[in-house]
Amino acid sequence: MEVYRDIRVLKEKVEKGSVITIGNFDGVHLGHKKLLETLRQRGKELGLPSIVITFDPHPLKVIAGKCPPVITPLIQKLELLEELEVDITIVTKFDKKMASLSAEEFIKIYIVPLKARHIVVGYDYRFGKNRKGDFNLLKELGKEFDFKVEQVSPIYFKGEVVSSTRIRTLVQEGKVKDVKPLLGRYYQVFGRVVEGHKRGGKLLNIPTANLNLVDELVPKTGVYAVFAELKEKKYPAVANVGYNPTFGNEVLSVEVHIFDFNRNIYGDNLRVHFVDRIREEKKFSGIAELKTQILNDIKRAKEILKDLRNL
Ligand code: RBF
Ligand code: MG
Repeated sequence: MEVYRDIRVLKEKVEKGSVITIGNFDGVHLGHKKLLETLRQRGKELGLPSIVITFDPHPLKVIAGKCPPVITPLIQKLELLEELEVDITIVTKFDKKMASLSAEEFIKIYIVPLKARHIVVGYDYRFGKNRKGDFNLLKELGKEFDFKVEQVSPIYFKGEVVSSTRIRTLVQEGKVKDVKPLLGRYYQVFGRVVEGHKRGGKLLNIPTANLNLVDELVPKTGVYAVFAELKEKKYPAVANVGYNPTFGNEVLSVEVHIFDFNRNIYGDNLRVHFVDRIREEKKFSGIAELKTQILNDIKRAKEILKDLRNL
């Protein structure tokens, strides 16, 4: 997959036309996957490159000043789009100027120069100033600029639409197990291993890797069975998301204890795949009590993870 920040460099690649979708695709969940699979198919049928136009930062950050925590940071979103065999992704800077474009202007500036022949959009797609642009307007513009428009219906799971909002809520409630069927993978966060309080090794004899996260969306505080991924290898592990109330810390930390592992991984990048939540984080009356509990957590996590070979 090729990634561009600017549509102007794309001239030769779209000489014969292109198939396009536009959206945030936060989470790249099953609904998005269905849409992107449709895009890939149409590209193949028409012999044209498939193009995803996405935005950075999130449009709501610019329009409303804030937006919900992102499920998939840009770097992960690009990885997932690549896995889905998108040919080209254009990461468009979303700024005030962009936000002020009418739906028609947006199409004229971004879609027409890419010689779109087919546009695929989600069931609830809106675009342009005040969200005036929708499927019907796209179809009208398609007559003028010679592209077809296709709308992809949502995916349902247990009677409800699979959406980024639903996924965010579940993660924030700690229901990571319920998120997997919506994402088609475990919810994951990514970060660099940094120095923590250095209590884990010395005080408890349970070394943990402290993460400096890239992600904004962190599961509810608590203890989780996870897979820790380091240089493309996955290790069963247990994670604590929280404030370590036993020690009265004030900042949220994400710590991972990898089983039977004693390498120094400071500075390495670690990806955490959340499998299931084990319990709430608690304030213990002493180190011995905390340690007994953590040893139990480790046992429980090992049980949860032992039959899960494939992610
Ligand atoms: N700290 C707490 O104050 N309360 C907890 O319930 C708690 N649970 C933990 C569970 C696991 C599996 C791990 C690895 C750590 C936990 N911690 C908890 C964090 C512990 O205080 C921390 O690892 C040390 O302070 C070292 O930073
Ligand atoms: Mg994430």
